[in-house]
Amino acid sequence: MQQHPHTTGMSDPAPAPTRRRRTGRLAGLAASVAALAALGAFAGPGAHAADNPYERGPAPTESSIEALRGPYSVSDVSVSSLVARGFGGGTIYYPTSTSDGTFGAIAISPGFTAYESSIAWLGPRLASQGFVVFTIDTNTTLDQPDSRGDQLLAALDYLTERSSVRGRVDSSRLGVMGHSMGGGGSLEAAKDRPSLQAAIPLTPWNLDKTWPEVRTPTLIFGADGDSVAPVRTHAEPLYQGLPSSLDRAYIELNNASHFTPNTSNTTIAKYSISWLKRFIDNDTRYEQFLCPLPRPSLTIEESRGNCPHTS
Ligand code: 9J3
Ligand code: ZN
Repeated sequence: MQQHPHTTGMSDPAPAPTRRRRTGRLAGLAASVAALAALGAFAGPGAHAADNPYERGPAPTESSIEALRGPYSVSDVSVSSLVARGFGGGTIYYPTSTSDGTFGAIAISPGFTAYESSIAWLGPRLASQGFVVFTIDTNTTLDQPDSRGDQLLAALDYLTERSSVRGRVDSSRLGVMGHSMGGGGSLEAAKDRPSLQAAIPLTPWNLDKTWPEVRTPTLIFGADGDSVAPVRTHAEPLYQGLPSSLDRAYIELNNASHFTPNTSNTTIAKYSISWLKRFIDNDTRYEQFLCPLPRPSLTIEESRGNCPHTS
């Protein structure tokens, strides 16, 4: 649980992240970016080449994204349902240190009949990697996916506008996750608010399979043994319902059930961390874990997605 030693610009041994190949009219922009990076190199030894202002934490490894805790110590604050408007309250997990500036943030919804406790393990696990994470309760446990989507957005608004940690959050870099109807809700939230930078539905449930409006990079987890929201009628068609041009991925967990996302799970954690880092922080150091797609294994039944990513 030690605080990692990264301070902006000082003694950072991480190499510059690999940039995607640019072609055509983007070449001029790439040249400008390269020129700015070169200028940064002249700003002195204390100046980190500012190629990605959203990069947080040390360069990742397979073991760092699988670990139970990442480099940041985590604090939490609970939000009473009495002060919440448009959602049911919850718990905000956040990096304790203020020395790394602001962080991207996500809200996470539980599923039908479930409470915040059913997704609580994701709070400290993701926050310790450098995110502000708001695990919420819904207004009622029977709320449907469309309502859960609205509640995820209300929670993000509370987080960035009213919460005690609002000063630690970069309100332009937000995402959503959810389990089951909460996962279906995360698609609804992305549809309603295209500025969201990442969505991760976990064994999602939604009767609507058509999502041509979604512009938010989306990683869907299915579970091969899910008998509540079978992948053939939920996770897979939901993935297929996203635009084929979108940065999207589908990972089907092997030997897993509808409720696998309700307890600590390293496969969910490592690819969720990578997706959030890649698309909320624009951190291409994590592209190596997403592309090429993970191969089938003891924990992964199958995977689908576009590689390389386009945003
Ligand atoms: O949130 C969920 O677990 C959705 C699966 C479900 O119970 O649907 C029944 C209507
Ligand atoms: Zn639709």
